[in-house]
Formats: sequence, C-alpha cells, structure tokens
Amino acid sequence: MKNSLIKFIEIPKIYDDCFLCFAENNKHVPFMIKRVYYVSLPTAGLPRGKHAHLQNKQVLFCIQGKVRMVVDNGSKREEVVLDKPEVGLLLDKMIWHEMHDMDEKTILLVLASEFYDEKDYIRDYKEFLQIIKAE
Ligand code: T46
Repeated sequence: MKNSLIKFIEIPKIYDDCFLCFAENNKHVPFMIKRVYYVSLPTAGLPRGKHAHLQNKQVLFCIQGKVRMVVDNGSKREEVVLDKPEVGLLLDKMIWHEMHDMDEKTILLVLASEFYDEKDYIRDYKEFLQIIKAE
C-alpha cells in the first residue's frame, strides 16, 4: 500500500530436500549488513522492542513461528503479522517498533546496518515524539 510504514523485503527461497533462503549486501537488503542477531525463546506474553533507532536500519525475518509487529513513525501506527521466513520487514531508522504475540517457537533473525550501540536507542516514546517533531 502506498505510504504504508509496512515495507517488505522478499528474499530468494529454494526448495529441494529442505528450505533455503539467502540475502546479500546491497542486493536483497538495501544497506551494507554490519550485524546479524537473532531473538529466540521469548517469554510468552511479554512484548519486546519498544524503541526506535537513531541511525540503525534493519530487516527483520520471522524464520520460525510468528510475531505481530507494531511500527510507528510518530504520525501513524500500523501492524503486521510476520510468519514467512522469506519475507522480511524493513525497519528504517526512526521507526518505533514493538514485537508482540511471539510464542515459544518464534525465532527472529535480524540484519542490521550498524554495530550495536546503546546510544543509538530511543527507549522512551515521549522522547521519540519530541525528536521526530524537532526534525
Ligand atoms: C529489534 C528486535 C528484533 C547487544 O548487546 N547487542 C545487540 O546486537 C543487541 C540487538 C542487543 N544487545 C543487548 C542490549 C540489551 O541489553 O541485548 C539486550 C536486549 O537488547 P534489545 O533491547 O535491543 O532487545 P529487543 O529484543 O527488545 O530488540 C532487538 C532490537 O533492538 C530491535 O531493534 O527489531 O530485537
């Protein structure tokens, strides 16, 4: 949908005797990947995320199970369920994001444009809105 905050990145998938997906720098993912991490074994019922990044961009794949993602740019809030390993959600910088409804099987694989830096996080929603307003 035009102007939607939900931007999908679909990566190649190969079926032979298993299922294989791959992603390459600046080709399938629109930035150089500096960091890869995964989130697994979530505590049921506890949302995660609830922050935005000043610079870091990410593509988030739900490679097992499902997750309901909430994304918010300070003007609007949208949500989407991710449950296909080949479909990633592009999280641009300055997008407030939350992960909800993960079950014990959920595994999120994230490709990030920046190295980890706690100073890149905005963990307070009011502060996020203030920074957006000031831009
Ligand atoms: C997102 C979801 C899917 C590190 O030391 N290095 C890292 O690369 C990361 C990602 C985290 N950490 C430390 C920092 C915190 O002490 O691990 C702890 C939890 O990290 P965070 O609050 O980032 O965890 P989540 O699961 O709430 O969020 C992360 C990403 O930040 C977020 O952008 O999309 O995973």
